[in-house]
Formats: sequence, structure tokens, C-alpha cells
Amino acid sequence: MKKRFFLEKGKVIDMINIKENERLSIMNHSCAHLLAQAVKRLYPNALFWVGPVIEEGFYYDIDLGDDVITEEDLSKLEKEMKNISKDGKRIVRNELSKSDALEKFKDDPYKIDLISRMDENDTVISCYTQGDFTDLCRGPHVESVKELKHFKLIKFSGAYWKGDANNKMLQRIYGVCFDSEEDLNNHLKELEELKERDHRKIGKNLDIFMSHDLVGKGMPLWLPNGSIIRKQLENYIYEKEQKLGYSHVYTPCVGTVDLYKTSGHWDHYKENMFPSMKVDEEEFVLRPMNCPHHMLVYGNAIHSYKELPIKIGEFATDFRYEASGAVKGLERVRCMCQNDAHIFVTADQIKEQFKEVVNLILDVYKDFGLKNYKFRLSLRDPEDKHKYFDDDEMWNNAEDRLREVLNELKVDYTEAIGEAAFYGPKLDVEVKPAVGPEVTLSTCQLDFLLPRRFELSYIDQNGEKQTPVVLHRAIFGTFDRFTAFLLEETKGILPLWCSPVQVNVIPVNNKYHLDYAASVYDNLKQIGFRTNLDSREEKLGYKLREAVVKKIPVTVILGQNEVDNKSISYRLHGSEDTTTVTFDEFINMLNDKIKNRD
Ligand code: TSB
Ligand code: ZN
Repeated sequence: MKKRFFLEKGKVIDMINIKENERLSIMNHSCAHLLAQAVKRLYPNALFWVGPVIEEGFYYDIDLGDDVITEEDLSKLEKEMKNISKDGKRIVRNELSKSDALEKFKDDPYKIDLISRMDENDTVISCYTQGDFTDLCRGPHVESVKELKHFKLIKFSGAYWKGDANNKMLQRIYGVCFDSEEDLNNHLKELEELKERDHRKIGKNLDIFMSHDLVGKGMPLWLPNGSIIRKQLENYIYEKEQKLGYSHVYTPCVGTVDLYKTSGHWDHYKENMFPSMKVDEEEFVLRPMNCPHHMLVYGNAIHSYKELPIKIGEFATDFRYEASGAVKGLERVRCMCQNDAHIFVTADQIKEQFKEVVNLILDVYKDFGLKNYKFRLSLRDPEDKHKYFDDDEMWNNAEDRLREVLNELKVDYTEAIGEAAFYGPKLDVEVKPAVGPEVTLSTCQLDFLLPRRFELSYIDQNGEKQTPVVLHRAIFGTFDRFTAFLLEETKGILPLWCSPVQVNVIPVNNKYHLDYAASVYDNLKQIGFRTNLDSREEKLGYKLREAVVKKIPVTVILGQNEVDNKSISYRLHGSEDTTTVTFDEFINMLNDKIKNRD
């Protein structure tokens, strides 16, 4: 590779001696300046906020006055960036005093904001100049703009200045820069593939869910196909939970403000809740969590230690205020349905019950063939006295217990400070969506607090009142988020047992084979398979292609041979091979696949 250098604090350092990710990060940051220079040429009044390197490349937040960026502008900017790169100006670093910096950038309120907050004794204030463009920057940068050849502007969005919705909306342009055209092309190909895997795209193509402005942001409507998937997930997990001794309840998706004051949500979780509403003398909130309701269900009777653990489950609708910029398809919604349960245990049962939950999580992920997930132990930030209730002993005790179990189970996990729920530490399962940052799917949370606040008790061996401990757990997390993840992991090719349409029946020629096809369709339906009869006047090839696009797992093709022999010819999704069997054999094949969750 050609020898190159980068500039840092006046030094010139050999590029070869630094790690690849560092080199890429320097190139991406330099490319952000290249973008800014091109923007300045096309929009002379543009002002620049910050242009950091991120995992996916870089972005720059820009104030374009009343202008907004369009798709067309991205190609114009790219062209200008190529021109500047060809010009090949050197990148020159200058250090300056705070007063000089304030003077130099006096007409730029964004730079003044940055510089004013800098401590001269702590930071060296530097700027980098390439040709006619100078930007305040810590660096380092590549030596010359001609190093930046293999880049692409990926997308743009609005972004509030300093992330605050009360501030001005800036234009954010994202890009990426690589060492070679080959690396860049590979990256762009990967991005394309990820876009194809985005559950929002799959959800639209397969008619899984929709949204509508009249219903509101983050409030998806599940279409018939999506509703079938959800029902299958519900049945699946209900059966598992019943076998493990859960009792399922139905409770209202509102509660009074007093309920959430008792639970502590009103103090600790208010910014995530919808505002309250008054009805007659009562003040209600849409519930963000179901724990308070389940605490009341537990408290409805006197319990003996012999009954514990008591597992109260519910497929429960919750409402949370999520920022409008954060809501996303089914993955992050404002109205969600949790696969929730609260397990009431004695202190001695914590370990065994926590273990049972972790094993259930592992079991479910195995059934769905999911492999891309990580366990994360979420702990409190001991400094954050506002978010977390203040009881050091309780926290330390709870966190140690969870660690013990994970070590015993030999589960790999990482620890995250400040990610705990306000009532206790938790184990989260983290997954990476096709687009965007990681999210939590399953969760299991230890709680010593809520049972106290609701004054719950059980009678122990000695006839004394004791306070139970609670495990909050959601295996799917929410049906919404799990479906989003499932669609992305399977690219929409769902296992037979939870596919909206399981079998697609196609007569080769409607004129001769439709009667037989219709009878096969009827029989399958009567047995209970979700079946579609494609009797449209379209060519066979067209219908077969569409069955592939719609990701239907099994397609039955019936022509003269099948009519004569009363047989079934079928194809499985992803294969061009056709197999011919009797009707009974066909049913057995389907049932086997469903039983094995194939
Ligand atoms: C498990 N009280 C507990 C419950 O008993 C609770 O509510 N925990 S939670 O806040 O972590 O939420 C449970 C799960 O809901 C999360 O693990 C996550 O998978 C899912 N979830 C949270 N917020 C959203 C959202 N906005 N959209 C979709 N799913 C969400
Ligand atoms: Zn809960």
C-alpha cells in the first residue's frame, strides 16, 4: 500500500503504523470536512455544527437557513467533493488561542458556541484548512484531500441542534469513505441487502402491518397476515407458559395516577408516559407497564409460602411516549403488547426462578432458530440518585444474585451500567436490527421494591408475614418488536407453523384442473391449514413467481397428471424441485414440519 500520513498536533505520522479502524476513522472524519467544503461552495451561507465519525461512516449537521437537502443535492455534492479531491489541496493544521479563535469565527454562532465552552488550559484549539475552506477541528486528518477518493453520501435527515426539539432543525448528511473502490462497493452492497431485510419493507411487501396519520405516530395497525403471525406467537408462548405453571389474566390498559404514584412510575417513569386524563373524579393514565395491575392481582388473596412461586402472565397492551424521531415500524412503537409476566417468589426461590426464565428464553430462541443475540446484565448507575431508588444494600444484593445465576448457567454476557430499570437490575437480550442501533428483546428483571410499595405479603413456615420478591419478565419482549426481529432474521420466510399462508394451491390450467385444485384447497382448509387457491387467469410461471415473492412456504401445483392420479405435487419455498405424493403423505409432511417447528 502507498505510504500516507496524517496530521495530529503538528506532527506528521505514518499512516501505515496505525490500525485499520483508526485509519478509516481519520479518513471518514476528513471526508466530513470534504463534504462541508462542497456544501459551502454550493450554499455560501451554510453554517456548520458538528461532523463526527460514527459506526457507519460520518455525518455533518449543517444549517442551510431555509434550504433543505434533497436526493438530487446529494449527487451534486458528491460531484463537487470529487472536484475538490482532484484539486488535491494539502490539509494544513493551525493552533490558535481562544481569543484568536473567537475572533476568527466571530460571524459563526455555532463555532462561537463550541469555542466558548472550550477550556484553553485543557484543550489545544486547532483548525484545519484545505484550499478555500477552514473548519474548527481537533483532528487528526489525512494529509491531503486527494487521499479521499472512495466515498459516497448515503442519506440525509433533519436533526435538531444539540438534539433538542426546541432548537432549530439542522440538515444532517450521512456519508462513508473507504480505502478502495472495492471496499466501498462491498459496503454499498451490504447496505442494499440490509435495506431488503428491513422489517418495514418486508412488512409492507407481505401485508403484515400498516400505519395511518389518523391513528398516529408509532401506532401500527396489524393487517390480517400480521395478525395471524401474532396469534401464532401468542398460542405458542401461552402453551409454554401454561406448562410452566403460569396463570394468565386480563387487566385494563389504563390505571389511575394514584396507582402509578404507589408503584413509583409517576416519579421515575413519567417522561415515558402519555399525559393523564380526567374522567369524572378520577385521573387516568394509559399504562406504560403492567406490574402495578399484577401486584394488585397478587394482593387480592392471602398467600402461603406453599403457593409460591406465583406466576401471573398477560398479553398486555401498554402505551409509552417514545420520541417521534425514534418510533420505527413494529420495532419501537407507542402502543405495544408485552408478553409479560410477574413471578412472585420467596428469597430462596430467586435463583431457581431466574434460571427457569433464562432457560425459557434460550428454548424459545432455539425454536425460532435465532442465533444473533447477546445477553446483557443491566445495572444501575450508583451516581444517578434521581432515576434509581436509593438503597445501596438492596441494589448490590440484587445485582450479585443475577451475576451468580449467569455464571452458574455459563451464559456469556456483558455488563451495562445505568441501564437497569428504576426498581432493579435486569438481564436483557440485545439484538441488532437490519437498520439502526441495538434493541432489547427479552428481559428478566429482579425487583425488591414494588412488592414493598404495594405492601404485598405471604405467610412463611412460621406463620409470619414476609414480603415476596418479584421477577418481571417478557420472553418476546413485545409481540411487536419480536415480530420485527423475526421478519428481519428470516427475511420474511417464516417457519410453516407461523406463516400467514401455509399452502398455496395453483391449478396448471383453470379450464381443466380448477375443480380438482378447489377440492384439494377445501380439504386442506377443513383440516385447518391456512390455504390459498390461486385461481386467477394468469400464467403458471407468473403465479409461481408471486408465491416466491410472497414467501409462501409450500406451493401445490396441480395439472393433468395429478387430476388423473388424485395426487399432490408440491414445491417448498427456495427450491425448484417438485415432489409428487398422495394427499395423506402430503398432510403428514406438513404436520411433521409443524410439529418440529421446521
Ligand atoms: C417485563 N415491567 C417490565 C415487564 O414486566 C417491563 O415493562 N420491562 S421493559 O420496560 O423492559 O419492557 C419490556 C419489553 O418491551 C422490552 O424488553 C422490549 O423488548 C419491549 N419494548 C419496550 N419498549 C418498546 C417499544 N417502544 N416498542 C416495542 N417494544 C418495546
Ligand atoms: Zn413488570
